[in-house]
Amino acid sequence: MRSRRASKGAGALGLLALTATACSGERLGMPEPISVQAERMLQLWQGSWIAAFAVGGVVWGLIIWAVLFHRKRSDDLPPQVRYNMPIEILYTAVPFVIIAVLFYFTARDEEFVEKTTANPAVTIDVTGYQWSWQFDYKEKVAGAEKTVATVVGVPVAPNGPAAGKPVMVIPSGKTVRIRLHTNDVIHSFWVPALLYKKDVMPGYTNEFEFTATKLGTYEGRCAELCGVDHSRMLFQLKVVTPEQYATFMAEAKAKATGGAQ
Ligand SMILES: [Cu+2]
Repeated sequence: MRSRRASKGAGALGLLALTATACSGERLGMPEPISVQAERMLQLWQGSWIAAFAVGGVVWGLIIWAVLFHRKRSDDLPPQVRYNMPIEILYTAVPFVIIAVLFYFTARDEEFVEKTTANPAVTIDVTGYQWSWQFDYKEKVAGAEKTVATVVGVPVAPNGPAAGKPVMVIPSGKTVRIRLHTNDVIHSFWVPALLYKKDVMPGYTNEFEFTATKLGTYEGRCAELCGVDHSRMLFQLKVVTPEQYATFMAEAKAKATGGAQ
């Protein structure tokens, strides 16, 4: 069963498998997706490559055909053809169709990935600063939004221990909204396993939502050069079960109220 699936993937992506690494061959170099939205992004990526190879196959076939069957046989000039209308129209129409197909799937999937809902299960205000991150968990208390828990990071050396990285804990299977803020320069919120990143802009709140599907701890970083310690702007995304998340929130809230008193 497993080998059948593997051979199917290898068949579809034959040539590419030669250049891609063994562990991510089917994903064509992309990390393993951990959210509903990331899976869609991966499909778009794979589909684009399959389409590119289909077009490539036709082009290579035509080149080989021309090389083999229309090579120079004598010094006579072959018949010179100019302004062949059907071919000119084909040259224009075919690229247009290719672009239209790519555009359709890109626009469809972008809309899916960028969609936001009215009532996400979890809302987190992320603040990027030189050079770390702060995560403020928001909840509606008596109609007004309040910060119920905060995680603050300090810059961590890229090769240093993971212990210092701020950890964003979120539940799996729930809609999580991320709102991005900064008061200094442009940063970019990037978790490779989400197959997504978004700029963090001063004076403008960017936001996005995702629904995690795989438990685990995933690395995150700033993806916009933002100063001398940009490379130390690291964090982690920890996807836990909803029960574990409830425990985490209860403890974080207790800590928050304990600190305020
Ligand atoms: Cu940054």
